[in-house]
Amino acid sequence: MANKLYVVDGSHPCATVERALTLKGIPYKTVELLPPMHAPITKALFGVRTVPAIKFEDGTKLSGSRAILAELERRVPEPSLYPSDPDRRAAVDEAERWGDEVFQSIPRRLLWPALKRSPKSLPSFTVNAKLPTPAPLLVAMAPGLTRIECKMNQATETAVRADLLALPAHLDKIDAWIADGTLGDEPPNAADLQILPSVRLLMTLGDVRPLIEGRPVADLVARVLPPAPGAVPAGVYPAEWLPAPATATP
Ligand SMILES: N[C@@H](CCC(=O)N[C@@H](CS)C(=O)NCC(=O)O)C(=O)O
Repeated sequence: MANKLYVVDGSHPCATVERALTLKGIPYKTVELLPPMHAPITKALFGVRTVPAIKFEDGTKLSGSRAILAELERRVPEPSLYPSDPDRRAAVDEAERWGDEVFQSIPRRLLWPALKRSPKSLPSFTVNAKLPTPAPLLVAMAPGLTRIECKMNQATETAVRADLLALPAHLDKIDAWIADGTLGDEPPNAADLQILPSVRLLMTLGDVRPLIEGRPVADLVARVLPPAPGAVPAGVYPAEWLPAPATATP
């Protein structure tokens, strides 16, 4: 029996765990579930609604990207996902925690309302799915699917507007971590693997991409992760909801 990783195609915390499994050279198979039906299935199998979730060959079951990365580190210590220096380790732990508890929800809250406003964009996110759904069917399902996902992720208009306004400060924080060496390790550390898939998913949103392009984090995403499918054109959010892109300092 192989290690089985339960995922939703395109999910950023699932990408975190997949990249960590590959880095560690741990063989695994993916079990792809369709959102939002994955939530009751993972709840029944793991006691928690969310993906990623993993069932190891020895029968151990675990949910949550951070918990899974810590377990992978325990099972296969090298290459390590965490620095050995105690100060650097504390910084990486804090960035990983923030990436999971604060930042990770933002792409979910911004993506589903964007797809609600641009249902034709939904098929572009599924080109790598193992469970292919015909594009016309996906577009027809989009209103119902995006309504449920917006509700599940509390992606209200108020939340979207607050997330958009807060985004430049979050990106400044990430760029500062790159500047002080907390992020950008080679091979990537646990905080890189937690935060960068969220940034990559944000970059699929045409309204948000200009806020990220040209920043150090955009280069780091390109270095660490393969490109992700999916594109929502600019203009789905009213212009007055969007903060101004950062201007380059001379
Ligand atoms: N922060 C957790 C949660 C992950 C999470 O929320 N995953 C989403 C998909 S990207 C999910 O399964 N949502 C279903 C739900 O909230 O019921 C982690 O990193 O594992």
